Amino acid sequence: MKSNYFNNVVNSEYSRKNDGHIEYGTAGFRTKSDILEHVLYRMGLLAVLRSKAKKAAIGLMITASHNLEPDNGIKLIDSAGEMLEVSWEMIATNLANTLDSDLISMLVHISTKENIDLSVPATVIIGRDTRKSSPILLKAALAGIKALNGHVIDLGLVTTPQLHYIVVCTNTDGAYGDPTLQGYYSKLAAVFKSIRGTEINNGKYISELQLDAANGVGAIAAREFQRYLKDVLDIKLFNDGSGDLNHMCGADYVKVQQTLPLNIPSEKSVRYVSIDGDADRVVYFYIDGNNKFHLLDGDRIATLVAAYFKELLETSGLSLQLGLVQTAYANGGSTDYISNILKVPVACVPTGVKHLHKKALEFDIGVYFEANGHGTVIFKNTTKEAIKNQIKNEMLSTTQRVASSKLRDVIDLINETVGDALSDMLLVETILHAKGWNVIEWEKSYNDLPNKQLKVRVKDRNIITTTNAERHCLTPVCLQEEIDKIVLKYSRGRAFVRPSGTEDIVRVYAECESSSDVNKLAMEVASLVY
Ligand code: 16G
Ligand code: ZN
Repeated sequence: MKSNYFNNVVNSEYSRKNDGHIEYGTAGFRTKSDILEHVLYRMGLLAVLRSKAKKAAIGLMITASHNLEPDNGIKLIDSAGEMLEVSWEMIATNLANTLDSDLISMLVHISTKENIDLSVPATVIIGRDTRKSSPILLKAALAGIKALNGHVIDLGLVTTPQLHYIVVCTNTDGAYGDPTLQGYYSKLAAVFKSIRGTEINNGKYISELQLDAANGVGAIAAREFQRYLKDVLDIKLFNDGSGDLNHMCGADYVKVQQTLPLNIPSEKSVRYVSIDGDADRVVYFYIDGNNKFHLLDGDRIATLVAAYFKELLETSGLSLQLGLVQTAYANGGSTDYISNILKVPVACVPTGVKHLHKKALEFDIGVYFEANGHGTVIFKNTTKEAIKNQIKNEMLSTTQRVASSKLRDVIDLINETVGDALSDMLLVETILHAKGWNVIEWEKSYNDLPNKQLKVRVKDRNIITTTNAERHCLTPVCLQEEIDKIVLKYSRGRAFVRPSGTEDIVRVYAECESSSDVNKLAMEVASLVY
């Protein structure tokens, strides 16, 4: 009897204390931390079922990323280190919202419908960020896992990408790397050092950066990298956990406000890096001689990385398909540059890592980045094989061999499971070093169009529905027509509106050629949604 198996799950400590509806959204459940305990408990239960269904370890991360301290959240990481399968998002939502009295029957329903063999052992690997509420929520998740006799590996404080990495290492018996934090640091540090060689600086590149860690869990990881890389890269750490999490700092703040984060000394032409509260997003920035702030966001990182891979592929003589995936938020300047100058195929998909990741899998080498700094590069297994075979090819010239070996090495620097702020940062540093570039040289590749993002509070954001990778509104009827009319008035104008998947708001994005007009364009479009 399946229901016997679930007899222990009713636990009054974790009863559903409010009847508001909660949804497993783009990045899992995310809301005020004080209403999440029962959700964590139930996700502990669900993680055990998912682990049994996949016959592999599952990850459970407690974080609300770039949100402020009072929020928290949870997301499940699937067995191959990727985001939870879409069909299980709905299962998670249903389980989180079910009445306490229906909990057992819901669990029976899930395990029957998904054909889960309950005798299979389950392992859940847990990580959490530095929020004050995380230990309480951890306790709830642990109670859920234990109620179904799941085995727990508690990693303690880790960045989201570290957890993804450890899940994939665990499930591939170490083929992707050693499934420990030490394994993570030593793999990335070793390859970073070996690619860099003995020339620490090169041309205009100086091996020194200032890192804003958003006062989050990334600061802990950054300290480890400071230690591992002390001879080759000087990382000066700010917002190192001693201040308020994500408060006027971190990648999201810097990207949206386009300004320096709190506590960073304003020095001219220095390479600054900001990561977010769980270290899966990264942006670069600098201040020029006129005190002007310059942002090098996910689009810039994507183009830098794609151009680097294109060059290596051409030099190595390998014929592999490179592609880049963006979202509607990608600056038009970057899309023009990728398509017309780099001539790399570019695809646009809806917001959210799962969409980008899935599309990038279609290429032999898929680079994906959201403008907000979340992204990575993924390689097909056949690509890795082709690179290895190319190195063995005795007919190669030395230049071809060097480029092929660089390709092989750089793959090891990348966390393919998900966007990883620190691994991305090491990749950017490697490319800038190879090119002998400072941030100014990097920025010269193309010009961003001036752009503006606004948040609009509405009664029901879900009346807005979109299509064509969120670039066009389907409903309310006529809204798109009105947007088009406004956009037409602006040279190189583009704008779209979409309901947020993480906040109860509608987001407006606008870009156009003139920086003095862009605010007006954004306001005009926003006024259509009020
Ligand atoms: C989440 C997504 C991020 C996306 C953002 C959009 C993941 C891991 N994270 O943070 O990719 O850019 O949501 O938020 O998928 P929005 O829907 O509120 O604009
Ligand atoms: Zn994040």
